[in-house]
Amino acid sequence: MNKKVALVFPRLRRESSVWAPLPLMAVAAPLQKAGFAVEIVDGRVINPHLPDILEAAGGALYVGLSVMTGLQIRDAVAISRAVKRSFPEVPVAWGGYHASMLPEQVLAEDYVDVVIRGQGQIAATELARRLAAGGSLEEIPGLCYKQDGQAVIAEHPALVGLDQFLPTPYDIIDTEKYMVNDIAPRTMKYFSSQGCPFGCGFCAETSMYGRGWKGFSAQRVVDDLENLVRTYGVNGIDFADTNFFVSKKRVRAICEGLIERKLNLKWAADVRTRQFIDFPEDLRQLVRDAGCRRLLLGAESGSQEALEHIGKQTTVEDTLKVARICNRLGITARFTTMFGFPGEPQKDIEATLIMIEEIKAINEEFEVHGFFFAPYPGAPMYDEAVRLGFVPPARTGAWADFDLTELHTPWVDPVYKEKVDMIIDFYMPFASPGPELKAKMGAGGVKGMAYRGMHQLAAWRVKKRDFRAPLEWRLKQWKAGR
Ligand code: B12
Ligand code: SF4
Repeated sequence: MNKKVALVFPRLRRESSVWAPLPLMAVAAPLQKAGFAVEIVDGRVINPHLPDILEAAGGALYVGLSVMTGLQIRDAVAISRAVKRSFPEVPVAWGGYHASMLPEQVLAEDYVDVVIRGQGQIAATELARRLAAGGSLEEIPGLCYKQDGQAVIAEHPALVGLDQFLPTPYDIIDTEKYMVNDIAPRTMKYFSSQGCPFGCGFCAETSMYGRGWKGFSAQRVVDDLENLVRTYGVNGIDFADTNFFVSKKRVRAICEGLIERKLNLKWAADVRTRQFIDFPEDLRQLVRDAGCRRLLLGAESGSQEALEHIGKQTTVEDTLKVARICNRLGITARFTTMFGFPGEPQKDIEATLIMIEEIKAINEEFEVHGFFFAPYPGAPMYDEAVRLGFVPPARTGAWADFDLTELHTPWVDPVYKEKVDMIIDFYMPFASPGPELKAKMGAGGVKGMAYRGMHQLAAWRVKKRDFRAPLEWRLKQWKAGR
């Protein structure tokens, strides 16, 4: 009996650091326990990657790909086509956010045979069992397939508690390839929960995990982290959880466990502004004492109207409040903002600019990143976007060009986009430089002088709100386009 499953992580954009392929590792654990051999091929760490993928696919029960909406789709399509060409008998299964949200569209392609929606741990193992036994694919929760040329679409499954799943198997990957110099020199990605109980209008999480949230127990998380420290010499953790801080009780127990076991880990995680504000002061201090050194916070906008529109359930004041809290605690705050929400007036750039200035006044090193609203399939605002003229790609491959750095919404004027790119991504960082830019400004010679000059000019432009004749910006664009 054939017992091998090949799991593939397609390439994203060019990345300087590559995080562990957690979705595939999570799926691999129960497959291995059920007696299947699992081969993970990560397209991001092998070049060229197709030969290895085809070698793994030969004789496999199926080839499973993890696919996010966006650029990753380009490679996922190429890989799936190549597998089907070489091994027409081997089923290709897509899992992850994209296929979970658009199973009909994905299954309409001749290079995909199966879609697994939601958490893949149970369905991926059951798929292997059925294929190995030559059984039907009926009634596997979340598993969609083709029968006589017709797509059979399963309901999106409910989120299942994580403690029934096995620990994420780090021994299945070459951990050294995924050790990133980030919050600490040997930082590893790890997930301790899935889902998020909130329902922000632009976020697909709501549909993927139905506003549910499930986490590993604190004991389990601390055990896992201890294993990463002792076995692989990890000294930093970047939590992949969309919302690590949902349970105060769990956060407290994890932090106490990290301290008790003297793991000396530095870590980073995502948190909602309001959540962290609502934590009692002693718990926030405990979070810091347990090694938290960076929080990623969705500030989204400096316009209260925009925040209401997207259902963020926070205020601009919350953002500033949390920046002050982080500053006091010695935790770096990294904020994300979004532009181009429906009906967002031009003045929202100004409101967000003021908010960024206020954040930078609290701590110049706090980073603020700017993105554009992109109606991801499954996001609550997707239908509104379609009503307002957004035309979703009709075929799977066309979703490859869809991401948060480009414009996809007809109500946003490209001139507005250029203004946001120029001010938020170029002048603001120069005006209030973070540690990296500061180091460049401190360098000797002509280069250091150029950076210092650019800082002064950008600071003046931002203060005066004078972005006329932006020659520096044009020069940067010209250099980038060369
Ligand atoms: C780490 C991460 C990244 C990493 C890459 C992933 C990696 N491991 O290297 C980086 C930093 C590169 C990245 C980039 C982006 N990301 Co990202 N990222 C994440 C994050 C924080 C964690 C992913 C993770 O490992 N989760 C833990 C695993 C265990 O859970 P999971 O991914 O849900 O996997 C389960 C299921 O999906 C399913 N499954 C997944 N794959 C497969 C495969 C098979 C075969 C099967 C059977 C099942 C299966 O089973 C898994 C186990 O339950 C998620 C948020 C989150 N918490 O999930 C966002 C998230 C996936 N990212 C998102 C986005 C939008 C992006 C960007 C587009 C953002 C941008 N700035 O433009 C980019 C670009 C991606 C691209 N297409 O080019 C969205 C995806 C939305 C969507 N519809 O696809 C998410 C959900 C964040 C959000 N809430 O909006 N990201
Ligand atoms: S943006 Fe963050 S808080 Fe909002 S629904 Fe998504 S994961 Fe949850």
